[in-house]
Amino acid sequence: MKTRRDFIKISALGLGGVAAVAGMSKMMTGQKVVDEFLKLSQEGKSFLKRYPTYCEVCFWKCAGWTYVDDAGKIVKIIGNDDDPHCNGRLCPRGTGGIGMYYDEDRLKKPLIRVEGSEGQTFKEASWDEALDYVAKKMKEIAQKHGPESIALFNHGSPGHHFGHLLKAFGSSNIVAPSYAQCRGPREVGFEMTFGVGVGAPEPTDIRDTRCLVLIGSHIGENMHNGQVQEMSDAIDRGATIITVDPRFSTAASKSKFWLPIKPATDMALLLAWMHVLIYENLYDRDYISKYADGFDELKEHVRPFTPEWAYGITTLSPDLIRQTAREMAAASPSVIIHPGRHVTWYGDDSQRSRAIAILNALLGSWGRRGGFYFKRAQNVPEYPTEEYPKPAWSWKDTHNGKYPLARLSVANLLIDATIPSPDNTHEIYGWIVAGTNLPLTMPDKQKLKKAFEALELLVVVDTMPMEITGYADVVLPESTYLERYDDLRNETHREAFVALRAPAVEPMYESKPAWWIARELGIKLGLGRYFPWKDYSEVLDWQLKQIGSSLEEMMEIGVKKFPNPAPLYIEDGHEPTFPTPTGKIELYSHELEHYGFDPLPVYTAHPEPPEGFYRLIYGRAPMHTFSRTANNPNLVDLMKENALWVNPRVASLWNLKNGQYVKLKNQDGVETRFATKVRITERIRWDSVYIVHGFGHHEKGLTRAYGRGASDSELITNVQIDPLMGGTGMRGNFVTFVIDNIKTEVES
Ligand SMILES: Nc1nc2c(c(=O)[nH]1)N[C@H]1C(S)=C(S)[C@@H](COP(=O)(O)OP(=O)(O)OC[C@H]3O[C@@H](n4cnc5c(=O)[nH]c(N)nc54)[C@H](O)[C@@H]3O)O[C@H]1N2
Ligand SMILES: Nc1nc2c(c(=O)[nH]1)N[C@H]1C(S)=C(S)[C@@H](COP(=O)(O)OP(=O)(O)OC[C@H]3O[C@@H](n4cnc5c(=O)[nH]c(N)nc54)[C@H](O)[C@@H]3O)O[C@H]1N2
Ligand code: SF4
Ligand SMILES: [Mo]
Repeated sequence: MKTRRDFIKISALGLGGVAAVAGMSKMMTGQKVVDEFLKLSQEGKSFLKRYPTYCEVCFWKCAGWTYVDDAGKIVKIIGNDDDPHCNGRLCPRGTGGIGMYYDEDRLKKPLIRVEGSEGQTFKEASWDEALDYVAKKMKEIAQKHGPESIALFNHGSPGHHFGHLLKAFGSSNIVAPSYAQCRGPREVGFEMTFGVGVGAPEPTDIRDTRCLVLIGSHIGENMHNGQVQEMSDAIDRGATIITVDPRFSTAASKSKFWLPIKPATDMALLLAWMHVLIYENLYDRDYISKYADGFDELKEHVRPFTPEWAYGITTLSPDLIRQTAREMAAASPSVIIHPGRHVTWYGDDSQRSRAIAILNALLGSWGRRGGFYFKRAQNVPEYPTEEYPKPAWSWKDTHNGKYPLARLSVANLLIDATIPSPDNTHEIYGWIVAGTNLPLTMPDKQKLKKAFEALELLVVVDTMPMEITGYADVVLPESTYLERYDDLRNETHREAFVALRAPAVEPMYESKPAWWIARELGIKLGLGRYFPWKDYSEVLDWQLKQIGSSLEEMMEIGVKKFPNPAPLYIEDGHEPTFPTPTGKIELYSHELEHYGFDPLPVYTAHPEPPEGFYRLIYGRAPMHTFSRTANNPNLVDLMKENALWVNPRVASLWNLKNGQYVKLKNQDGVETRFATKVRITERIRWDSVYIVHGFGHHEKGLTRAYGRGASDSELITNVQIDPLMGGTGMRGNFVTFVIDNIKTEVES
């Protein structure tokens, strides 16, 4: 029989590598194997060495150890026991991170686009040649249009190194798709309510919660490690899980209540829950009267939003809505309405996130044990260099006064600023792209194509030949995270700590770490004074010494905790401050009102699929991260392509068979390039189909991923922009099936 623990595929350490190398009993846990090795090693009989790292397979950044044998071969990555992000256990992707290093499809040398006999092609170049080319072009563009007209698109660790370079060059147009394509709206929703955003990792106190409400958040498939572990423990402790999802997700299967909501109607449910909490007097009255502003207005506002009203919109029974609201109230304040992470769904996402924030306020969960804790962090000073020049304009100026609540730059708007248009007040002419695969990440491919065509320079720093590298003028191969130093990880958590990433092996091929590439390019641009060190280890050692550690110490321990007496919860004596205009939790938002937005969240009906079409929804698989792992040899073994979830009613209407390959066509007539396998299941509503994001690669350099599965990104041509912060709502697209003449074998 399956136990509840099974659902968490975060292994207590997979065994593969080390056990095989050692020829040891597979009965041992990974940790035991490693301990055994260490013992042998200390006795001089074995050969494994370990190096501290933190994982780059996703952005949870679990700290771990890379084990290398005496032939210099990486044999295993395991979690660091002292790391609160992972508690010594990596997820399947983290364990499989080794495949990023060994992938023979990796980028091996710098490449420059040239005109060949059959059109444009890449030629291999030396680092000197490639960086000279980039520096020359950057200078030319800066001379013509100003340094601000070069933008950096980044995600993950390389970003900080190139961000430093770009700021030294004179541009602050630095953008990551993790804002306007991911969590931006929830940051705005929470900031407008509590005065601060959620941030990452989320300070959700799942460890101690009595009730966790997941609205679309599919933890368990969304494999953010610490959260998954805490949720698993919470389930074992008997905490109630309530999952709102049109799909019977893994989380739903572990829940006391599954609310199979009609997609795009969550706002109605949230308003009805507020109604029940207020009109049944279930909210935290002391907390609200002490800390909140605007309760009377909220009470009046939600008066009409009864569960019966919401039933007509969400298809959820009024009883279920009441029952779940009462369950939350019974657990209050140890209850979490999870803010979610990828929340760019329908264009009114900041307001939906605000409704979630308001519900948390009504339940008194912000700043409470089992709700949201107050974060701790260790401040790490930046290595001192000359002050950056002040740019003449920044990403904010490209918005022309729109999206006033965007706190970080908005990738889609910098793309707009790259496409020639008389509406543009500020223009972008060059991009450096480091660690983001824009063609699979950004919705609206037409826009992206236009931007690619207009660019005077596109430099891509990546580890793999991805779709984005195909559009580059210059491709710069970065070493994988196992081969390089990077910045210290000093994220927030219940404790303050830092983690080190150090190289376990020399970089393969001619790849180089981002810090090296940025520094060399900086020197060629005449910005050497911003890089007054030879090796990044000097920067790290200096930083660590400022906080009472050293590189030497961190090489031994990997993760260091620092005492931080700040209380985690209100009940521990922390009097919270809310940096909002009223200094209180704003149930009624004066700031939103000031900008002309709804001060209280309002339900808006979103378009419905036309006849014969189904809403396209998407999510994660536990063994893959976006598009970045689809070629990873270890992870391909676990899942090689995505499948299309189809309800049996729909399957029978279309005469679809399980395992049959189909293509998808959207409301604008756009068809997926490749076919995907039908999976007929009751676990999805009949009005929607579901697919895992990150497949359907069309870059042939990805020999394992090319042509495998369908890409949701290709179908997202209708984008609903969030008027508050510019986020791209991506779930308003509808698809139908293309059944005839489907080729399943992709030509090589
Ligand atoms: N259709 C659709 N679009 C989405 C999403 C979705 O679910 N569906 N999700 C959205 C969300 S939540 C997010 S956060 C974004 C994520 O979007 P991205 O961050 O763009 O994610 P990936 O597609 O994994 O692209 C990562 C790129 O970084 C490269 N890379 C990996 N490691 C390294 C490294 O160490 N150094 C360098 N230089 N490069 C490296 C990979 O090879 C790959 O090209 O996408 C958003 N877009
Ligand atoms: N394994 C793995 N884990 C990851 C990642 C990864 O690539 N791989 N990426 C990480 C990142 S950057 C992010 S942002 C997170 C994203 O993960 P989450 O924030 O947890 O999830 P979302 O992508 O917003 O939503 C996916 C879920 O929403 C449901 N859904 C679709 N439409 C609706 C709707 O209208 N209402 C409701 N209530 N539900 C709906 C889908 O059925 C699906 O279960 O995952 C993180 N964790
Ligand atoms: S959750 Fe998994 S993939 Fe993400 S950082 Fe941790 S081990 Fe790596
Ligand atoms: Mo994300």
